[in-house]
Amino acid sequence: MSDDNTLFPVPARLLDPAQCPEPYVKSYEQYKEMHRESIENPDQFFGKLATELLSWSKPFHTVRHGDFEHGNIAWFLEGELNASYNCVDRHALADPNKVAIIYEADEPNQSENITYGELLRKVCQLAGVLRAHGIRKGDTVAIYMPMIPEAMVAFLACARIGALHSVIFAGFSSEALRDRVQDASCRLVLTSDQGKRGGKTVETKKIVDEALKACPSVETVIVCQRTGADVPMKEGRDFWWSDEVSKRCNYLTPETMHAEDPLFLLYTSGSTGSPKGVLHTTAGYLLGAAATVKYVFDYHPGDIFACMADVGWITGHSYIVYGPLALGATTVLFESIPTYPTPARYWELIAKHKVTQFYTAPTAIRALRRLGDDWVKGHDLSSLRVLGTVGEPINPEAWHWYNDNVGKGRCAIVDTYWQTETGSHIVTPLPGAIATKPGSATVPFFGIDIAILDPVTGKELVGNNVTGVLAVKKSWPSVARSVYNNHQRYMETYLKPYPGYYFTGDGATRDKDGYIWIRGRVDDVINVSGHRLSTAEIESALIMHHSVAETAVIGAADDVTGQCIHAFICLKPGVSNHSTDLSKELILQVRKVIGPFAAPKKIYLVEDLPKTRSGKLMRRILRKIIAGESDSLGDISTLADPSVVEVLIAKVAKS
Ligand code: 6R9
Repeated sequence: MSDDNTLFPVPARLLDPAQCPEPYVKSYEQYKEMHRESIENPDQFFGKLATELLSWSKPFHTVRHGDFEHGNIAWFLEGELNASYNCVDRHALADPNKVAIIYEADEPNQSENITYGELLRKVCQLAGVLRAHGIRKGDTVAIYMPMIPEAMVAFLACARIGALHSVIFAGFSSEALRDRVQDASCRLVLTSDQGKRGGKTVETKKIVDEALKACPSVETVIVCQRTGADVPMKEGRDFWWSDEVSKRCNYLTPETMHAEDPLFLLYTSGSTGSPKGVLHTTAGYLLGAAATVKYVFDYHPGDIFACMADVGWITGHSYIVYGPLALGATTVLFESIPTYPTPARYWELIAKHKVTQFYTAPTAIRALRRLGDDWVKGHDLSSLRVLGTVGEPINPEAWHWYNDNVGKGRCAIVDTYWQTETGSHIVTPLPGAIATKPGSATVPFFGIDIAILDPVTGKELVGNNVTGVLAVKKSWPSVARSVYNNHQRYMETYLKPYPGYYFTGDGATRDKDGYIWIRGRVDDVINVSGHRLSTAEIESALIMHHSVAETAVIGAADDVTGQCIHAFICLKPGVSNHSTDLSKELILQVRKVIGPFAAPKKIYLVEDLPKTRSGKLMRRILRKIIAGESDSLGDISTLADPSVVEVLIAKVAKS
């Protein structure tokens, strides 16, 4: 195994009360003890946490019910609460002038603060609009909006009246939007005239109009004005947001919701089939989001929390909207991209707003690393305490770059492993307690009883130094309860593959110290001559080469070895891609870092890789191209740039 086992201790600064607020968990022993308690005594542990972090209009008596065998998970059964009350009212009542949202607009000079008092009025008004248009508890509302404060208001207005929101990332095509609106039979769509991103204009309303040609369930569209562009409005269906809210009261009583009433659905793609509407319920989800903001980001009152994800993904749901607001935090909503107007944008944002927790994806870190260290220099990043990553394994090169250049060695790095379905982090370090290893998501969060299973027999692999598939033995509050309108698919995808367990779909190793290393989706595991390799491991080796900016490694069928490795490589700017010596060097690099058996059989030097808009590599597409199945690539509309595919097909054909 080529994992770097060097332990990076908790930076001393975080444990020095003169420099930082006292972390909630201060030592590995304390983490161990709390984790043990959360597993052995979940009723007590989560009962206490749910009372401490959430406000209930009616208390619960039963903490936990159901199991993974029956797929009938329920938490805090008799309890009643409203998510919008928890995220807005209680903080607005305590301190209406506290800033809830820092909106960092696409153009840096246009940022704006929204207080909890203002947020409450906006949420109530929009909730009134939804009601006036006939939306009731249990209805589904689609949100297709750019990263503007009204998008967050939209989430909370739905939650206030008990309507389920289905947020569709505003980069999705009209067809993808149509499929999702149809699947959930949404009655109303919240959208905007246009969007702004990286200086470019996005035709949001046009895309909605196109999608709605085939969505008979939609009766109403409420259009927020982001740019003020002259967009067509359909009589009787489309209404301006500003006109509508101006008619509504500034206060609307929140609907009483049961703990297990659905809060939202969010579509996510699996390896096969149409996207699934993952369903989350009110109390458990909210508790998971709030508890991880508290413990994983070590959130303290006064902190400025900045998650760079889009609200269209689960990371935005949990760590821009629900988690921070549930704790009454100030949360940053970033409309732009890391390179607009320059690659210093993130660092300017941190310095400008004195951000304390910063959360982004390895793909962004790699992209910025590729552009050089100079962009980070000269910005005051001293407010930072915790730097998070999410979405994919972080290769040690990127981890070190983040730690050295952004964190200056004085911040905690939290590599948070979780999924749309888990609702909140499930394997992650805690800033004041867990020494980190670059590339390892480290240890299970509270309530997560992790298991590594033999993929074939399903038997649990106990002890350390084991590799298998990652599963969870017992339910935790924020695990998804169902797939919208398709509970059978929920059972089949997550609970039936290994009966009694929640199956993550990821491979993982527990190393000699009990640390968890995520190996990528199990469909990305490559087996070469019986050696099990993770694509991430090989990619990590390749990216250590000074010429390499980004890589994607896949397994291809091989007559002799079962599978062999093909590596797609994007070079850093200015590196010539015509050299055959470079391919040799790269193969040597992998041989050196992992071993001869891991050496790629083929290297393709390419300009770009197929990625989703959230930055995930679509290895499935590369596998198909290599397998000569370019005519059955499936849906490529979710790619950030679908034209990449043609270029790759030509490249592979020529080689
Ligand atoms: C939150 C989110 C989930 C999949 C997951 C895994 C990968 C996420 C990771 C990670 C390694 C991490 N993943 N975080 N892999 N280390 N820290 O990304 O949700 O979009 O549903 O993706 O992403 O493969 O199964 P989602």
